[in-house]
Amino acid sequence: MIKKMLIANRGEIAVRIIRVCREMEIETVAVYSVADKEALHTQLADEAVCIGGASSEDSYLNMESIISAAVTHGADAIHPGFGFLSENPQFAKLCKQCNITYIGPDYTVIEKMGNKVAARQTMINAKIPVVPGTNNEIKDLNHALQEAEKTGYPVIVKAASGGGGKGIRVAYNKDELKSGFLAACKESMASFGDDTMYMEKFIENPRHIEFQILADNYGNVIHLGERDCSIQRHHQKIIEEAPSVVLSEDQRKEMGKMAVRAAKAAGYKNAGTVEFLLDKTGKYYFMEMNTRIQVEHPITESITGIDIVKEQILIAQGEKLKLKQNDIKLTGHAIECRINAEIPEKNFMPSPGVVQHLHLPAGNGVRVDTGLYTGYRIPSEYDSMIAKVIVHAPDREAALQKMRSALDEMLIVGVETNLDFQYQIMRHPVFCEGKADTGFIENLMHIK
Ligand code: MV4
Repeated sequence: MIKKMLIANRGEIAVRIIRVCREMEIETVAVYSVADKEALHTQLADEAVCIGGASSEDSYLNMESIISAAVTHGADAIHPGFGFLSENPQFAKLCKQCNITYIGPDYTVIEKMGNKVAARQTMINAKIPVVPGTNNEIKDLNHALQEAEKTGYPVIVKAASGGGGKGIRVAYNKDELKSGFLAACKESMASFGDDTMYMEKFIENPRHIEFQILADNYGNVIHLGERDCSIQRHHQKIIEEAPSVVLSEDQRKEMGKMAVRAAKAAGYKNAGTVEFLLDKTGKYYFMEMNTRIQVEHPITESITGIDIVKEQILIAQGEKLKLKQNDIKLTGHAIECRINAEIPEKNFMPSPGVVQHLHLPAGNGVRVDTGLYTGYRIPSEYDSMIAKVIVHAPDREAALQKMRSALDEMLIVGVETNLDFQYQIMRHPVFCEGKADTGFIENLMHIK
């Protein structure tokens, strides 16, 4: 049994993890940077340890500092949250070596799924549909040009060490591939210290559909349905909903089965996400697997009634999944809007500052996950996401109406946020009709 958890993260996710630990009577140790001395997670945990300077490199990415905090404070487990060290196999390995329970899969699985070429190969072997493309690394530009002829344009070049938007380029022809390939290599080297690339057919304006899975240490794997995360800006999701309006019950069953198969093929344990692209004709393709809890997990919690972080902890303690696939019932519709301290009109430029006044929405079916409070100074060193508003209602129309009302009620004075931008999307006819794909913000929100 886990007695004391160190939370190797900050912001709303650290707060969310601290809360569930308290419910489970697990003591908590927060870690904080110099910039987060006054942060909510620092205040809420039973103990708090300063782990270094304001920059992430000096603090939340500092493995030695975090591990020593765990050892000196007697934490027997570490929850990495998302971002920072959450998908770093060395960190998971270090925890294991220090006899600390890591809340997540084995480091070998993190490593394998972190290499997108290896992940792709694992899924091909397991007979899971992947986007047509190269099954091996691309050696150089000539190799890329050859492969693109075979695949057919448009293609998308991706960093094997990537995930998210770094080190990717779309090319509609040879010339674009020539410049794009080298740019992607450079960007990948700068971001990941590695410029191994692979290539896929570019699916135009797909929907991003991901399945939440839970896997225990005894080979039991279930899925908790899907999330539609098509509304993105700069490769960051800003709105997610569950279930997806575009999946039929049959498609959900089929893709869910594939997600479970993907997790089994990877040797997965704990909570994870299998990401798919869905094209205009209804074909789906495995894209990548995320080996962490995700920002948008609360919408799945809303429609399933399952506390995913609690399940993560139970699984890490060696407990068997009590739930079977047939026990999972999806009820109603949930939407999450991410509230960022940013200026949408200025290319989503971050806008940190002091929260002079705060009013959070609440009520039946409204959840707000945040580390904000009145007087809090949002540091400039970290991600601009400061709150998540999650609504749950019997159907999509009611959920939309509830979100409009919640956003309308929410008040953040002192810093600029995307609240109004989110409110506009909640009233945009294309989004309201459920027709928004991954090109929605760029094509339809008339930014700039
Ligand atoms: C794709 C794709 C279409 N086809 N892969 C990968 C990282 C993620 N953040 C976006 N990714 C995509 N991968 C294939 N084979 C479309 C996206 C994508 C995207 C790509 C370029 C510019 C903007 C985009 C927005 C959403 C999704």
